[in-house]
Amino acid sequence: MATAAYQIEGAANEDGRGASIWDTFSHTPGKVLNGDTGDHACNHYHLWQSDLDLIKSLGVDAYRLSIAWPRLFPNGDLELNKTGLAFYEQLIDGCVARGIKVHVTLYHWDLPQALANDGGWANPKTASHFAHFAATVTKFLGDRIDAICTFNEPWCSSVLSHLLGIHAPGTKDLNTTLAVIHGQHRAHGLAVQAIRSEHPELPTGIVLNTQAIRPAGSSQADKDAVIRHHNFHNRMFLDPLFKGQYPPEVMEAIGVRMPKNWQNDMATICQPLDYWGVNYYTPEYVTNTDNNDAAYPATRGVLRENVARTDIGWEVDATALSEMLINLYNEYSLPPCFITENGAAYNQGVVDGVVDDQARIDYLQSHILAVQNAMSNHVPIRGYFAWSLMDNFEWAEGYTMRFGLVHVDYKTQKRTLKNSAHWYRDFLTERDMCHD
Ligand code: GCO
Repeated sequence: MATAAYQIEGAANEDGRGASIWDTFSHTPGKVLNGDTGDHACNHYHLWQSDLDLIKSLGVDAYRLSIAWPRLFPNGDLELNKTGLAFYEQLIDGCVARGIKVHVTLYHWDLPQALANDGGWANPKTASHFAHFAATVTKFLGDRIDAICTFNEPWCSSVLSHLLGIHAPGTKDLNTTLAVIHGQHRAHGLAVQAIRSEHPELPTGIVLNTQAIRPAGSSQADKDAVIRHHNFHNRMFLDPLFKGQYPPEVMEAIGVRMPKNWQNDMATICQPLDYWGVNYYTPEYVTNTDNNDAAYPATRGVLRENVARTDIGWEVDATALSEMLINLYNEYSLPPCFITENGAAYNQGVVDGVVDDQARIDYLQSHILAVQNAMSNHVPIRGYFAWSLMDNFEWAEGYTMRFGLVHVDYKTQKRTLKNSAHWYRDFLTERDMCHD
């Protein structure tokens, strides 16, 4: 099971937590559907004990959570808020006491606003502060957790948020985006070094949402679009992390727009990793943009007709997951991976105490099969986390999209197991019996 701090915790102004860019963004009219914010979310900050009991009751043996940087460092500087740290000490001890393994994410998009005011990820100072945050988490919590990752989906916290303007901080500028991509990669490298100097044995990685890209049609132009799309949206992340260089095709096209002296950081960025995480939801069909002046990669996604979609509009196709993993392991020498997120938005409510979300059961079942298929094709997958434990704040979609296996009534904070949660528990129980 997986969650992220801003999406579930609430208690945005409690115990010395500072503001993050998502507080600012969600409180800016027009940015999030219905003006929803994470101020209260699932109130997990106060309900964490019963939420952990819920995880345990489902038979889940590992929980992926994120630590809110602005709870530990409200101003984004080096001054630690011990009350914020104490929350995560309790939470993680609570997992350990219940026999649940803990996978920690350091950056699930909640950049302290104070750092954003000073240039955010485009300012190299942010990377050093991030490394300090990573070192602090490892020093105080590293002995109780099972794995740590630096970034969750750096594509989202760079391209989606600085080029497409959909996520915080919501800007649309290619130069800034390239500076942010690079700044985050450098922060990742510095954080891995910081984690290892505190705790060399702690499995350390990064989580990517690599896109499973397919051509919209059968033309050569669409096939070329797939290559350019892959170069920009996947390789700008995979190549520096795993090969220590940016894709030459991208540098040739827009390299002049990279931040100064980026070449000096490539060795820092390319740290050997113990694992990487893959978040997968849907395939991406692409073609050329209609605009001849569009900057590289000049591609756009195409929505196919007459295909199954979840309530957020994402096409359902589990075969793209195994295909993508097999292709990536052919293209790169990658460490073992975890499926760190996979799931579906279906918005059924509670009727007579029951949430009938058969579509989610079908989705999870087919994707778990795709994982098994990839494993039988030699992809080294070490674990699977369903997204998400419970319905939560779905970023720009606010509370309209429900990804949980557990239903949340936001007025009463009542949790109700959906049929998918019952199914998941039975699936895990049967699997455990097979293993014994
Ligand atoms: C992610 C997001 C999750 C989303 C989920 C559904 O890592 O992709 O962090 O927080 O809620 O992906 O969009």
